[in-house]
Amino acid sequence: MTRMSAPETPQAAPRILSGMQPTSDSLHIGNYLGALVNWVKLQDDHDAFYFVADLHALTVPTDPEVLRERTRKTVAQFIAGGVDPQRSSLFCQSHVPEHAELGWVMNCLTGDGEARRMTQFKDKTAKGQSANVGLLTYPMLMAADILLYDTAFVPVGEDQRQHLEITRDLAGRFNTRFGEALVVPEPYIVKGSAKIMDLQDPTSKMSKTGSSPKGLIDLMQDPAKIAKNIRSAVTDTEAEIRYDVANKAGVSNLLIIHSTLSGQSIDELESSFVGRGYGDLKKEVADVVVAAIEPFQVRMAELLDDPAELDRILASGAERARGVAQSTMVRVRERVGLLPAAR
Ligand code: ATP
Ligand code: LTN
Repeated sequence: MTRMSAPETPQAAPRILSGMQPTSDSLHIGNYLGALVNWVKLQDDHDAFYFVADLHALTVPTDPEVLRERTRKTVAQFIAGGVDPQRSSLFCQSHVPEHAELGWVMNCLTGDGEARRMTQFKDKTAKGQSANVGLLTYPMLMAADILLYDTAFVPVGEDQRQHLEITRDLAGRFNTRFGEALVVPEPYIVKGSAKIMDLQDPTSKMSKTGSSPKGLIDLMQDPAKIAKNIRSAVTDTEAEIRYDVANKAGVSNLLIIHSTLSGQSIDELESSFVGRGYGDLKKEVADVVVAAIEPFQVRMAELLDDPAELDRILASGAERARGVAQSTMVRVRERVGLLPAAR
């Protein structure tokens, strides 16, 4: 990490920050195994900030009541998955208005062509999705999310690498133009973290917004539906249970899901399935997934039963986050030439 200026307090542990958009009622098993499991591990030896990116979710038009519901459900899923609000700062992006404020400063440092070349914007507009300016400036808001907190590491999946690169570019540009004030973060793309594929199209990643209902394993789904989706997962016309992503994407995906949840290695699983059929594999994967998801669903029910407690957790996370964000904005405002507001 390139430390550009002293943060507001001495940090005992390196600071990490990550977020997810509340774009669905339920996270899927890819979000859980590819991201949330790592968040939970990292909170042990990092000063962790985790948030729900509700401002980012406004780039997709959503009914206001649905967005509020999804935001609470997403926070509850972080906690049910193991994020501990006592150890990690857990908050909602829109509760810390400095995100939008620094996002504006980042917009003013970004070239129009530079924003249009970002792959997320190009991909979504190429698919015919109608784009708003929020989608174009999504990466600048994400840069602000990260830079507000003197973040050392940003744990995300491979799909977010380009967003981290532009964040580093913008921090460097700010520091060169205005004098050093922002920490340039390091990506933390967790090696070997599971990338889970769509059950119906195992060459595409499982995605909240891109997958069909049958392609998903949602954490909040009824166990019978989960088992049904796994039973109808697309495989291939051979019969051998072998890990081979290029030729057997569907079977390999099922093996990865099993292995990550059961802790058995792929080699062990291949040996245990010698001479057995795809039906057996699917049944066992369904059992492993349902066993892992059951306690999660019980905890979720408790959390959703007490929305006031969730709101208290969010209020205390936002207070902690604002403390850090406000002190960064004092530095930023001073550097760019904004007059300090009268008290
Ligand atoms: P959307 O469809 O709204 O983009 P998504 O399902 O792709 O949603 P995100 O909210 O973009 O999920 O991602 C949240 C986190 O989960 C990120 O760190 C991302 O890298 C990770 N993630 C998303 N999909 C998968 C997957 N299929 N396998 C592993 N990790 C994933
Ligand atoms: N773009 C991310 C969500 C996100 C994020 C962030 C992740 C918004 N701001 C800051 C890490 C750091 C996604 O879609 N997964």
